[in-house]
Amino acid sequence: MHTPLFVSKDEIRSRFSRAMSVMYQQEVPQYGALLSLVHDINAEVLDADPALKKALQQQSELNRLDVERHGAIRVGSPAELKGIAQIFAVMGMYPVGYYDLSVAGVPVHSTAFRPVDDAALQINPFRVFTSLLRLELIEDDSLREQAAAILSKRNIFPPGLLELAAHAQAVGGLTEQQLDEFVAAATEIFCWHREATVDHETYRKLHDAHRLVADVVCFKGPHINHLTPRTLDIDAAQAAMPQRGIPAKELIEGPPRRQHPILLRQTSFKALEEEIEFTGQGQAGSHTARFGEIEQRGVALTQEGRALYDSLLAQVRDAEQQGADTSSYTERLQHAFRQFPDDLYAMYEGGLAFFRFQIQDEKAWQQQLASGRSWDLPEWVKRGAVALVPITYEDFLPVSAAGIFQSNLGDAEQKSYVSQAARSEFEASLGRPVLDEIELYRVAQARSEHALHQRFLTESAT
Ligand code: OOG
Ligand code: NI
Repeated sequence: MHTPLFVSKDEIRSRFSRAMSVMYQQEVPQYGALLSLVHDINAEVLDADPALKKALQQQSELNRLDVERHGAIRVGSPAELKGIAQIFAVMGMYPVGYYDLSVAGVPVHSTAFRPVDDAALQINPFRVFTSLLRLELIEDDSLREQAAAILSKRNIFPPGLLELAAHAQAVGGLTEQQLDEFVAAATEIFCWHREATVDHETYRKLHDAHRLVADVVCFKGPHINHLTPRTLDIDAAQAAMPQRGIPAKELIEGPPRRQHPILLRQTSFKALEEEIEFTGQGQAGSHTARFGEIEQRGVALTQEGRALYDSLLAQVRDAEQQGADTSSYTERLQHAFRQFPDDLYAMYEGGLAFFRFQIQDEKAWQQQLASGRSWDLPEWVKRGAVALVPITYEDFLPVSAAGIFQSNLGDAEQKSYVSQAARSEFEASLGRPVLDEIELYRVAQARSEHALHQRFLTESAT
């Protein structure tokens, strides 16, 4: 029997991620500068901290560091979202989480396509934050209809690509021969088009409704709007950006600097003003959408940990709005987050964060076994036999995403929509439910706990 040899989804994803990075370096040279900055800083951090280097190695985090990045795209219709989902599935990327950005005055809602199992995440955790335009949030009826009509005419998928994705899904994968064609076509969806699909007047009207509306509606496809490498020290990266002539956003979004990082911290450089051509009499104009971003990732939080994070961040933001305090934002952030323990055991014991478990000390482990004590993981951790390994947060933060959006829209662009999460509408547009990120972390922790318990049972029986 003839068995076709399929390329692994991980390999397809890695190839696609690399192709996207190469394309974006050509399109936005500052992104290339950002990559080399992050590369240098990561090397310095690892040189200066051999213990961290060893820990990252043990957690299999070091291998993925150099290839690790996320991107962001914005699509215009349910059909586009479904097609994108089909293509990402071929690469082992599935929709995780629902983000309502109308709270931030941005007329989109989103999910993140990413790998979900431990092995795939270790090889290449490439994620794409994917937003769907919410036309219903455009107030003006005729403008809304015009936008819908423009979108209904475009086809963002290169010929044959959706068919190839459907074929891969039906037979179980892509062959080596199909790989290049697939990766090239998938990358092409997200390239920049200098030529708008509308005239200047239409662009202006859509832009007045919201800059994001113009960005989604007026072009041939959903150009990648940023790519984000992962740094081990975002404060150093933030400080180095202006030194290398990269205009940094003022504040780092997310939690403060800590001994044990939690969730996600992000900063970006401002979007470029790029020349475009409108239809009509070859009118020229400009559009700003594309930028670069850097992120530092920490441990994933449980529901309780996340609630504490959200409340502390809200405290800082409320104080900010009242303007009563003269200390800086960073100081206030540091101060509020003293209520969030910066100690792995305290986070574990308090049920605030997710961990994997490794034998820390073989001797202490053997002693525990010899003592005939029953299985009690927290106790074994406390006694130093078992080490806590933080599970990396693989997702996004809506408040931070809003901050990144805002820094690129400028102050003049503060729109307010009544906050209206519409998760079920989003899932209907996507054609499937999104996965629950907290559940994924919970299962990863439980799996690790189970494996160690099995080992306990085997070894205590002999
Ligand atoms: C997405 C912004 C969200 C992040 O890192 O939080 C994002 C966008 O600008 O389309 O990428
Ligand atoms: Ni981003």
